[in-house]
Amino acid sequence: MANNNRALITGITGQDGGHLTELLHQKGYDVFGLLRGQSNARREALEAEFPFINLIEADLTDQTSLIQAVGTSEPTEIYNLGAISHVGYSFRNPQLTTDITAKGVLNLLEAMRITGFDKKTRFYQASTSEMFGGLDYNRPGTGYNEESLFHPRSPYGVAKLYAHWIARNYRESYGMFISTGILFNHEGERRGLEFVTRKITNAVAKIHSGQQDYMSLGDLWPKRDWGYAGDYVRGMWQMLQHHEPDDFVLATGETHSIEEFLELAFAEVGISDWRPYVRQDPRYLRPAEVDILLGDPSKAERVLGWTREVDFRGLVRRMVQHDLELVRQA
Ligand code: NDP
Ligand code: GDR
Repeated sequence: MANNNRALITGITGQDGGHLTELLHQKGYDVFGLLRGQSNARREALEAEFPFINLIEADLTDQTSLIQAVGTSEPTEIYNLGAISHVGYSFRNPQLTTDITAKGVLNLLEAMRITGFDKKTRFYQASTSEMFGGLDYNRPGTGYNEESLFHPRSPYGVAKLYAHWIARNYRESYGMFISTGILFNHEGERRGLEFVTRKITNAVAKIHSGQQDYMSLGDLWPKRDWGYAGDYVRGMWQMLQHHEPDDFVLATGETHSIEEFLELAFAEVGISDWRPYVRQDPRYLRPAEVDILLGDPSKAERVLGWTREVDFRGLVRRMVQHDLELVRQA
């Protein structure tokens, strides 16, 4: 199905970048992706999986490279997924996080204005539930929605809040088509090993095969609203097809603790008493924690017709089975 749609994706080497590339290619888009660094270790894997991809060397902190990237790709849609996205890492590297996750968005929006693509191109900003902070006082029982108060609890969350507001400001000030997706945690086979869900499913597969004896984690009580990344990138695309730009929460409306995730993941390999396999390591504790996240996706469901295909149990099963298969193939 050929059409004239051209998408520029920042963060194409990340989890969502992979899912989105697949989706947009199926829909007939020409897909362009930003690749940073003089020798990005993920280039080969990306080109092997997506032979059709057009990679452009650029960095969200380098304005000139962004101007060139927009000019070269002539995108009809830009998906800004690039960021320092690990909350723990952002505490250790707060300035780098601010430069990339916050100011990078401004650099890209300005690149659109300088090249004249502010008038022609729809823009998606990857906002996050981390902006809410998960504290009692601003937490509605039915879950955070587009109107909820923000109280970010990490340098990452603060940087994302700047990005969210500068995106909204450019929409209001210059009439640009900019939509923000306030996405709750979404996971899957492509999730980086540094995030807790994939760290767990990878470890469960290795413990099952005898390659590993235990895993080290931080706090187990925090709760997250965990969905499947494939469902969420479809929501991003739907936001940019809507007749007007807006802000949308994507979530499942359910919240589960890390302990519950562990329980289901170990159950997949027949282990019911998982505690002997999990140790606590203070290296994985954060200076401030986000206690509980629960989202209310009713606006996206109502306005965009967004739906989800994978539930919590299905997500855990899918990730463990995928990692068991990887271990088998190794
Ligand atoms: P990942 O951490 O998997 O990917 C992050 C991407 O950003 C990588 O491709 C990385 O490239 C790129 N990047 C980092 N620094 C730069 C830079 N200086 N210039 C250009 N690109 C850069 O994130 P996800 O795919 O999970 O998430 C996508 C986006 O959505 C992120 O912005 C994240 O903060 C946000 N988000 C994610 C949620 C989730 O649950 N996954 C929920 C809500 C929001 P490289 O390979 O070179 O490091
Ligand atoms: P999060 O995801 O911080 O919600 O951000 P992460 O998987 O890193 O942490 C979830 C919860 O698990 C706790 N935890 C651990 N986390 C990691 N990474 N490693 C551990 O060993 C560990 N042990 C316990 C954390 O403290 C936390 O409570 C993700 C990212 O994708 C963000 O970019 C995105 O914006 C949000 O989700 C929504």
